[in-house]
Amino acid sequence: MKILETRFMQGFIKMADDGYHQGWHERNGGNLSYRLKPDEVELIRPRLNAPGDWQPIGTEVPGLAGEFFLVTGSGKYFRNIIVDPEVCLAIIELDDAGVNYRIRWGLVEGGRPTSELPTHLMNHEVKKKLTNDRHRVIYHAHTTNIIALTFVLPLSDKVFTRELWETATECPVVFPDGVGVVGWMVPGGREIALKTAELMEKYDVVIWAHHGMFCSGEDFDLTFGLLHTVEKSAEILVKILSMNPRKLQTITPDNFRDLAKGFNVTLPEEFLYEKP
Ligand code: 2HA
Ligand code: ZN
Repeated sequence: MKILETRFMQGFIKMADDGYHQGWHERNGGNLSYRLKPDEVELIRPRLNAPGDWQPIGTEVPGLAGEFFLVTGSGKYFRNIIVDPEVCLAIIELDDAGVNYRIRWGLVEGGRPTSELPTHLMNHEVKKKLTNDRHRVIYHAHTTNIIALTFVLPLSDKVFTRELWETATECPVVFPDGVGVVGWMVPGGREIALKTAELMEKYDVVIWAHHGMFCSGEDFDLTFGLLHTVEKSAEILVKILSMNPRKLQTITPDNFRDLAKGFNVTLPEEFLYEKP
């Protein structure tokens, strides 16, 4: 079967485009991954490319050895996925140890899987085990209202869960386990992946302070719906608070310096002064 015509590919592309139209994917923001079912791998196997070289994942996920994932590409824009999925997406295969991946389809103009691959795969590993193989989708989006709230609410699972639950009756029904919160960290590596995966043992929703949100779910509808519901409740809360101007926490000058190191950019010290 043509890879672009499979149900999982079409569901993935629709979800990405829906997220773009919600305003959660400015520039190359956000990323999405789907763990293929064994019959889906067999369906497309004749059309996979000859394997490229093994590349390090940047962490170990032995629980996902040999599995295939459809993932967004690093630096690719969600708004272009529907226009040219073969440029923006990749199908990757993991090795028997779960430490390397290789590209089997997509990224036809070159590139690499999402910069958040360690977090995606570590979340998949946790959820595969805890849900008896049911969860297959991990979604990261730059959700405006959740990000705004991370400046004015204490960064605690208890406070975020309770305040979001209170905004709409459906909330405790849709995310009864609550939400986890990670304080500001440099994105894109193993450290933030470890922290996020640890919280995914308890929650299906993890908020990254001053950055966005990760959700895990069984399929595209449930995962998109979960993230959409949490972001909608955050929008209501922002309107209710309208808006407490005193920040309780923010991205600090030292955080910016760490980020500059991690991402190889120069941030002039003149902007990194201590505020009163
Ligand atoms: O640029 O969202 O977290 C993709 C991201 C990194
Ligand atoms: Zn992000």
